[in-house]
Amino acid sequence: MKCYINGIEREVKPKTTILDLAREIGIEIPTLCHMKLDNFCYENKPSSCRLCMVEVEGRKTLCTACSEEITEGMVIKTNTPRAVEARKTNLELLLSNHPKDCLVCPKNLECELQELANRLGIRMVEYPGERMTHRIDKSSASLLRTPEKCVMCRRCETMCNEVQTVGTLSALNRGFDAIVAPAFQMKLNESSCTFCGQCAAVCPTGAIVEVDETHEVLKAIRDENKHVVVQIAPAIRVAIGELFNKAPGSITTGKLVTALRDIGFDTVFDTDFSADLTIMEEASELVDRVVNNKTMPILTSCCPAWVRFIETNFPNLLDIPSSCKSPQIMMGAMVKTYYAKQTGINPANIVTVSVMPCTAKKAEARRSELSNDGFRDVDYVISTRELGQMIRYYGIDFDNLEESEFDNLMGESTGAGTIFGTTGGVIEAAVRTAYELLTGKELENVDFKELRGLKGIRSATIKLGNRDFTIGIAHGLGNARKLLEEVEEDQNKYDAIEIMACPGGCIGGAGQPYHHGNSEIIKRRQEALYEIDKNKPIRKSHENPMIQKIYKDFLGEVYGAKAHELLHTTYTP
Ligand code: HC0
Ligand code: SF4
Repeated sequence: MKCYINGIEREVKPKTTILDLAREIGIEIPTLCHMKLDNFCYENKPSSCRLCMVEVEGRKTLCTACSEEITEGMVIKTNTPRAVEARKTNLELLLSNHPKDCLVCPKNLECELQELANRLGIRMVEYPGERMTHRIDKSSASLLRTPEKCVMCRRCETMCNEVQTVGTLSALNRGFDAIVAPAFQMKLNESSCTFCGQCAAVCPTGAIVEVDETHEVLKAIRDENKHVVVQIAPAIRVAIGELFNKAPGSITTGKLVTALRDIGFDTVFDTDFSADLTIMEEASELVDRVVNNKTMPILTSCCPAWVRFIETNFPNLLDIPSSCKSPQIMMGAMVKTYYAKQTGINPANIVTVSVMPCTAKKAEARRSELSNDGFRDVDYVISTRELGQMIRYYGIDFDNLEESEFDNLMGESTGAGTIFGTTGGVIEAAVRTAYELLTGKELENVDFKELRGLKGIRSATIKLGNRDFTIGIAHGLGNARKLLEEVEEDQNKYDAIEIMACPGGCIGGAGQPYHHGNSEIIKRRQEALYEIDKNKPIRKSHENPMIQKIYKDFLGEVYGAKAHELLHTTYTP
């Protein structure tokens, strides 16, 4: 059908909204509540912010571009003085009920409300009056809720309920007191929240953000009695560049290592190494379950939001996740035992820090069972964004850093460890090792392309020797729920399942640079991880010489007693 927008004639398909068309042809219309997650086919358009007002010829009232579908011959004007004034008034009303602590807000300079206020030229907020007040929720180790900063865009609610199907957040109260919060304003750590943080990833303001641990980390670095060991997750190296004006998917591993040393960390290890270690244990567990007819399917257990989701929602299935601790926790455990022994440093003086793309990893580190001899495996977790902040704090010129290598002992990794950071990667890495363990033959082609991609739920049957092995993969907890419901119906349908809570896996984690639902960014980060894998001289975890050495010198038998003591865990309904 034909329409006219700012004098331009266009043909559009039925159901196209004014906002869809404007974005397609590059006409800017501000909005705060609208959110399109193209990778999940979800759209949030409650039309609550009323910032996308436009004029349609022949109508007395303005309409909201995000919800108004175009009709035949419609004449739209997006920038009339009346429309622009209405947007400004609506924004001023929003700001009149919003704290003005932008300078110290965790979202400072990344806040969409702040950016719009600047774009619409607001220099003074009229309509002074009462401001809503709500208690700040500091209960969780992962996420900080400041409800006064909620603008009722309801993006988080859509994320939590529709996409993740976790059902923690919903709109409470009416009118002036309306906020999005857990039912009965329950504290997050008492609710069903999985701490995946996808609510924070889409919140336009500072109403939900990750808990900042940079100050504790800096304090430990300054403490001369502390030996601070940092590890970096696979997904960081392909995303942190975005904070320093590099294109999504830029690979910055060597610069990252240098930056961490410049900040003052004593030792820099690679979570890719402990991902290889995870595969040693997980592939052996898989083989044990297959050979000895134990519980199938096996589920990957490295995503803590996913672990909390199954504990809360499917307590009847808790015998199927692998008992392996996640790579971040395995690394922490090895640092406080193996590394402490090798270096002669008292583990009481070692502080382990992880840089993770994830908010749930902060809560994972505090799970009481993830410790040994009274020492927490991991002490502090900072996100990709928090590390970016620390790099800026020290005035480090990230782009011009020299590249350097990880420290010895636990710094060498294979391509299999690297692809953990993307959906499908953990199970592909496991298959590369399980194939050789089960068949005793060398795997020549390590690329299992049938396990790759960004489709929300995928499955593939691959041959492990003369056995057909059916693998299920899901990313996003809504997709995980669907896959688990299939398992509840037929436990023989899959042999192995990989689940990651975030869109795309950890590359789309809530601690990563904001990607605003743009799947192109996720795709670039994913391609970069496969690129690193392709260029690694060793691509199977069990061929990592440092891993072989660690079993020989310290852990003993793979999947043996000491490995169980340090590298495995249990789950609680
Ligand atoms: Fe991930 Fe991990 S891959 S969960 O996604 O398994 O956070 O990147 O570090 O632990 O390795 C996150 C990313 C990790 C862990 C690894 C796994
Ligand atoms: Fe964290 Fe990765 Fe799980 Fe997301 S997918 S919650 S980033 S571990």
